[in-house]
Amino acid sequence: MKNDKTELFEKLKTAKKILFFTGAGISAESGISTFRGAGGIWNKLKPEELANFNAFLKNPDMVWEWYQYRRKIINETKPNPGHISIAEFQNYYDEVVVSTQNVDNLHRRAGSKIVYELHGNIERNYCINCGKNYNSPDFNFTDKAPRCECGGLIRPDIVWFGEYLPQDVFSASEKAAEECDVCFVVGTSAVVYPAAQIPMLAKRTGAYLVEVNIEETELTYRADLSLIGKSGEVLPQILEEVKKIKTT
Ligand code: BJW
Ligand code: ZN
Repeated sequence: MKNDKTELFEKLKTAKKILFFTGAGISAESGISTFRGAGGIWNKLKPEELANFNAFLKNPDMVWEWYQYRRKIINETKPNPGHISIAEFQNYYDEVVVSTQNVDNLHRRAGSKIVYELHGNIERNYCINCGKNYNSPDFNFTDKAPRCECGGLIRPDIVWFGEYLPQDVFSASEKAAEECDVCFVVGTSAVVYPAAQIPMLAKRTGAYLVEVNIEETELTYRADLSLIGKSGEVLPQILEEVKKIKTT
């Protein structure tokens, strides 16, 4: 049975290393829209016009304005019970790693210590010419694409389509996948590669794979357990059980 939690709690009793692989759905309850599915931003806006380097070169101001808009939303949000529960897992296990596709910083703000950002971070920016970093909030950005002192355009440090993921972050996530005992896959459609390889690697190398999502995804049939529900509700319930397991 894909929704019987008995085996999960057995695994969580003896597990030492836990991996959380997360996507946009975990931040949905903080008020940040997902990309795909109901209410997803790409139902209205085209990713090919906003999320690749050629689009940026063609229309830097439009792409920059889009990220400025997202930054403002993210700055006004806060971590939700899903992020907070994940951070609390650190009190009960030897190692808790978060490998996230999100760029919103909410895992760190919730207190998670090991966070691998596979698709970058919206607070970081760099010059496409000389590579100099320009990080908000130290740098006062306007709504027009800013220029570096060398004259180059400044872009957000986000992995767009067709770009390579940061190799060190991806390798560290692979290592965590290979080593973990339980892997939670939370709030992701699991359709974007190579990130979506991470939970499959965890499963292949012996981890117990648990999916938390409001609907079934590409990954559901591979998961050992599929918990259908909001991550801000499901994860606190699992954490409560962990507290009991670990104190008895
Ligand atoms: C809840 C919930 C709640 C809601 N509780 N759950 C075929 C054609 C063309 C390209 C490719 C292809 N096959 C593979 C590729 C490559 C491409 C790719 O994977 N494309 C596929 C989409 C087809 N990948 C790449 O290009 C990557 N790079 C690469 O491959 O490099 C090698 C290379 C180099 C040179 C040339 C060619 C190749 C890079 C991918 C970078 C992705 N970046 C983005 C956008 C960033 C820009 C921005 O932020 O503006 O990152 S894409 C976007 O999707 C974003 C996300 O991180 C990523 C994943 O999305 P996620 O997190 O899964 O969100 P959603 O919205 O999809 O799902 C949300 C889920 O939450 C849903 O399931 C809901 O049900 C659930 N949910 N509320 C729990 N409360
Ligand atoms: Zn520069």
